Amino acid sequence: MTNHWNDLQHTDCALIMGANPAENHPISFRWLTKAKENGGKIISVDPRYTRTSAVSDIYAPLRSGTDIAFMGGMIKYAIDNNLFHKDYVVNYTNASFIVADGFDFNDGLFSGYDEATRTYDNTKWTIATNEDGTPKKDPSLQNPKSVFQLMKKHYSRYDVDTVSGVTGTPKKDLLKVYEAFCATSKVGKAGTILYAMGTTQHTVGSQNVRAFAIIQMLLGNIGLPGGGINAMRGESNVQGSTDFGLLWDNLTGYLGAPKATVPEHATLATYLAKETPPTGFWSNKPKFVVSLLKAWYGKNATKDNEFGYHFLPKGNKNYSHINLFKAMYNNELDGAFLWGTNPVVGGPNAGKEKEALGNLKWMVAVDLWETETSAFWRKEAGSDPSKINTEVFLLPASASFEKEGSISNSSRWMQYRWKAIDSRGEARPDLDIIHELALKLKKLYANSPKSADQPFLALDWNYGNGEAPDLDAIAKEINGYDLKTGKLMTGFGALLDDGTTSSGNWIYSGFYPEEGKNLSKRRDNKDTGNANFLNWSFAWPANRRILYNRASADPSGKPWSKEKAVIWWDAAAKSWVGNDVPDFKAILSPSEPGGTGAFMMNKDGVGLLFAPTMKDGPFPEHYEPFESPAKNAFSSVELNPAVVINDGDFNKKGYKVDYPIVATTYRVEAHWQSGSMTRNQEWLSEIARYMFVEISEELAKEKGINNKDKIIVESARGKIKAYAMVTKRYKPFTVNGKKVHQVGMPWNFGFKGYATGDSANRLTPHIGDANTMIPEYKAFLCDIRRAD
Ligand SMILES: Nc1nc2c(c(=O)[nH]1)N[C@H]1C(S)=C(S)[C@@H](COP(=O)(O)OP(=O)(O)OC[C@H]3O[C@@H](n4cnc5c(=O)[nH]c(N)nc54)[C@H](O)[C@@H]3O)O[C@H]1N2
Ligand SMILES: Nc1nc2c(c(=O)[nH]1)N[C@H]1C(S)=C(S)[C@@H](COP(=O)(O)OP(=O)(O)OC[C@H]3O[C@@H](n4cnc5c(=O)[nH]c(N)nc54)[C@H](O)[C@@H]3O)O[C@H]1N2
Ligand SMILES: [Mo]
Repeated sequence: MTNHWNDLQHTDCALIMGANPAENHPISFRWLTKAKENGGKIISVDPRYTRTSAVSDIYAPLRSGTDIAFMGGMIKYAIDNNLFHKDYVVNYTNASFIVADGFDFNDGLFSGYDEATRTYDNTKWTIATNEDGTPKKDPSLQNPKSVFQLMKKHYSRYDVDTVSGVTGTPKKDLLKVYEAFCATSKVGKAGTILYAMGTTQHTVGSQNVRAFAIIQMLLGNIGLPGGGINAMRGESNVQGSTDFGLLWDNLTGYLGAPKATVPEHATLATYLAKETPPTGFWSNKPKFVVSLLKAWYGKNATKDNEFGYHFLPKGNKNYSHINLFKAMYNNELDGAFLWGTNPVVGGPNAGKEKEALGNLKWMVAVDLWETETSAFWRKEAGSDPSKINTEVFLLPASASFEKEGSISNSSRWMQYRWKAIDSRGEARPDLDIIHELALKLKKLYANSPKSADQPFLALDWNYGNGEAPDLDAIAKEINGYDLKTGKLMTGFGALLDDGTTSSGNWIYSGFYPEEGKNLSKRRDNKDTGNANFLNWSFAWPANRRILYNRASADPSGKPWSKEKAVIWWDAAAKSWVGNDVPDFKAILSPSEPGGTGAFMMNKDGVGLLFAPTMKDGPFPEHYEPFESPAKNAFSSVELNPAVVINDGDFNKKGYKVDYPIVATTYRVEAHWQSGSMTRNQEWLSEIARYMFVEISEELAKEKGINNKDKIIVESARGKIKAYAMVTKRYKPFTVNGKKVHQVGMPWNFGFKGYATGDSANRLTPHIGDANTMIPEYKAFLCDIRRAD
């Protein structure tokens, strides 16, 4: 989130698109209800009429997988009707920048495309520069090669008729949404966009979010209370886990992992030279990388050995979830730890993922319970145990309330939690398990001469020798030290790249500024202004609550409006003041060079309407999902040209002749995820007892299906049985003049527990987004029929 949960109360309009927070993030509605009481509007854009839609002022249905068309239409509407915040756009975004020769867009393809590798050469998408390296600009925004004019041209194709034909959204609903949301371009108003998995789980997932970014920058909504782009994170600590390097291509703190395939990554010096931009906040990257290496390898990280850079694995493969399972399926892995995950229910194309597990020699599952995954080899899972040689170990883990530690929520707040009760039986906290494993392996490999074992031996595992690691030592290592004085770091601003400082995660540096003062334990609920609660927990980075808050003030440092003031320049005091930590080099006055750089993480201090950093183009463009019932109305390119395609047995593709119905998957409020934690609870199982599929009354009639009938849902990858729930929540779409049906189903079911049922993921495809590889769980093709 750029903003935070409590801040939602300040919004004048919340566009909820690709999310159903009334069921999946219910606390959000505590604040959205307040916003409504203050006159704010709520919009819900979803293929299905959800409980969120039911409490919204405007509901617009759209066919799954068409959000870019929907948002592209909004970008055009804002520009055509002059509903954008021009001063904000000129000063705080790259709208005025001139794009260099080489950029082009033609029939669905940007310049620089290589069909053989399905990749783009993004050096074709650059900004023209003056001799001193600064970007060429036209603040009048009239130059046809300016970002603004190129963007205007790109989205001129997204007229309401074409958009309505693609999305299936009635024109009047499109216009209602555009009008209500673009009204927040007015100074003094702020709109927020709330999104989750309906947005990201697509082959164009990242570009869906980019489309949100473009509209929010045009409307001048970023950096303001009640504004921003707010990703509602899923599992309670998923924010924390991505912050800490869970993503396959990131080191801790969003530092890109070195790759064997990039020649410059061969040494630390050349890696840093290649990956560090000359200007903008990321020019500090070497300080963060070297401090991270010092935290991990301690005394074993020296100037002479490039601070242990060579201990880092340099992969040459894409190790995302889909590709790991592909490797397993192709017999390329011996063993796996499945730590708190249940892919036999939650993984894409789960039937194949279950088969893949059978190719492992061993598997360790660390979980609260036996799940469909650790029991994948059983007959009840549909397997033949006599043919499976995988040795499965199940290590019982303690639940969240049986252990101590912090979690980071969507607001980026790191909140400490204390243990409530002791674990039962042999269950132990995950950290204890990791700690014991590390100590034992260190002993086992102690005298190993193998170079492959050296990184592990070099790790500075200084958390004590007891059964449990010293949590406080870990917390302090994350915060970091001044290694010359032994004192804790007070923030990332003081980190250095010469090996004299350490920090296990630069974005959290400063949460533990002195001995005994862990700020994530703070629970002072006094409002410090604007509901920012600066003394409650710690928000990364630097305890800042609203990111990009420099943009809440005009270039001279005066708030655009009194109602939406966050920080401002106090000329008499010669400093920035307000009710949040400035997201800015707070030593700069507005008139100094760089004094208006509201997006300081970026090279030129501006927000990117044109983003050459993406793998699939600098502007979001609509493509159809991997499986689609329609031809792309915008170009002759059907699928996002930059996605990696898996085919053959691992990912069979279905076509509309056999599978004419669009399907999507989602959650029900009574179950949590793959259901391991809820389908064995009597009460929750009673609320949502059986696997079901929601179908419209019109489709039910066409297929002769009645409510509660048993039906079969089939895709190119598998088939499942479920109960039909005939509902008004779905209506057929009119797509390019033809009727298209959509159905939807929960993915929370499996064969264990009380509430059992077939897993929706037997149907979903093994294909991911071009930038992140998140699977396309939200749009695929199927057919349905009565089971008898
Ligand atoms: N009760 C409960 N709460 C949960 C969870 C749970 O399992 N149970 N899981 C947690 C986790 S990990 C996560 S990630 C979040 C997920 O939170 P959400 O993203 O809200 O969850 P979903 O229900 O998967 O999907 C949201 C909506 O996206 C819609 N949708 C489908 N396709 C499209 C599309 O193409 N465009 C648009 N605009 N909408 C589409 C679906 O109809 C659905 O209503 O929830 C968290 N909260
Ligand atoms: N079709 C479809 N599939 C989806 C999605 C979708 O929208 N549609 N959503 C996707 C999303 S957003 C997500 S996040 C994934 C989730 O996929 P998974 O993470 O595989 O699913 P969970 O059910 O959350 O699995 C968590 C497991 O951790 C265990 N557990 C709970 N607490 C602890 C603990 O403290 N320690 C340990 N070791 N284990 C613990 C639980 O018992 C459970 O078995 O599913 C994805 N799958
Ligand atoms: Mo999630």
